[in-house]
Amino acid sequence: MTLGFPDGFRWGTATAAYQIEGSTTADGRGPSIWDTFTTRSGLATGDPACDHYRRYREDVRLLSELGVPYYRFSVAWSRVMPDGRTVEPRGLAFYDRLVDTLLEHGITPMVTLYHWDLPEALQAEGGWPNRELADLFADYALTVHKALGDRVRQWTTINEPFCAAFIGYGNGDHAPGIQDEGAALVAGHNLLLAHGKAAQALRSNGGEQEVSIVLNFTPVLTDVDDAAHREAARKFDFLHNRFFLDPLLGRGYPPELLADLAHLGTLEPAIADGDLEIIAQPLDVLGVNYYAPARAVPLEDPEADSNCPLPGLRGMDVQPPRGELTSLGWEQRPECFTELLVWLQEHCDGLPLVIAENGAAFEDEVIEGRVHDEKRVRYFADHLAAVHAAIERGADVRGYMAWSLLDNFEWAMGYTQRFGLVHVDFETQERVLKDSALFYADVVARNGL
Ligand code: GCO
Repeated sequence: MTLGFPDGFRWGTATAAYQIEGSTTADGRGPSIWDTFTTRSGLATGDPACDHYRRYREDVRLLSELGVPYYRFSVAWSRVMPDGRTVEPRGLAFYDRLVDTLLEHGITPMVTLYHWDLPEALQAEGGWPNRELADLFADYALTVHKALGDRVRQWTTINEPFCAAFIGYGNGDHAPGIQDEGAALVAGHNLLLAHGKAAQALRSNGGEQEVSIVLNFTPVLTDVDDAAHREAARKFDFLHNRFFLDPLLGRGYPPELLADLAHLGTLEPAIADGDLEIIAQPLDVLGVNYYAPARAVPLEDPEADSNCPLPGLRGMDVQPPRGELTSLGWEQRPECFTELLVWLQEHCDGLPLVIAENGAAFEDEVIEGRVHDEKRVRYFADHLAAVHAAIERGADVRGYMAWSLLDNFEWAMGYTQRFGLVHVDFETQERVLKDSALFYADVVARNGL
């Protein structure tokens, strides 16, 4: 073995409720914004997905056979509280069974409370631009913690508030499919507020818990190192990455970002006295999702609209990805992963990091019961080596969750993008371990590459 990871390094896989569960009307589950959005848009829905709501024992057995000791999954708010407020015991009971099954197999559960599937009933009350949802989310967090907190220690409040806010309410490519830049900024703020209130709620309920949030980071590359290109990169970086990271670290929104967004006029009025203190609840760990970088180029007119449909982004464009791409059209730049982690180590003053998602979609084919996914094996090998390089340079990375255990529902792309270590035939629901699953199991067994 050439690249050994620290003792106790947390090796795991990650999934999300709406992407794998199916059974979207079973046992009292209420509709989420993703049920509504996909149905209204004529897109593939999260039913049957991987039929995990019924097949979870089989999937936990798969994890156990792979010897992967951590499992990051999300709880569906609309299964636990169909109207966003009233508890549905059958919904909680599913997660109770899932946690017990994981523990029976010696697998540590890591719960994400929100992975984008807002109860539709709360969208009917305005959704995330309505700051009242922050309190409702805290109530939901406490409810789940009361049910599972005796057996679950690792809690993530929200997965990728960037996507939930800016894609869901800004460009509308994700649920609830709203195109309102100003509202998207307010939704981003309220999601941060919801995180802070949920963190307080989780810690109010006693017990030992490790509280985190998961942010998706997109490092920015430029071809030229001059002031105009550096400013173009800054605008993207501050909106995509620092909008969320800096308030969580207790630094508030960067002044340059507030200036970039002033023309929309919605963010600062949404910040009530005390909000920034609530948002800045201490984090035990920062969850980091990394897939690929972006490339920035300046525009002549600093107020010209960007070709990148993020709220308030002006005066810069993103350039097409380069090199061998994944099937989703993402670049493969493991070196950017290393630099990101080293930067986070410094910017977050040594806050421990866990890679909550990293992986790649490629087209797969089952041939005589096997899937020889060489490209995915290489992606994982390169990106695990990149994590190792960051650790060697002082980044305090505590774990790595491969995205994803199963091929699953890839949001607006439906079932067209396969990220799984395990191939899923969505017609028959047959699971087949890919070569990448065997590769990953070997890395876990050896705690290194
Ligand atoms: C995300 C989400 C996952 C995606 C994965 C591939 O990071 O976007 O957390 O649900 O499926 O990242 O896009």
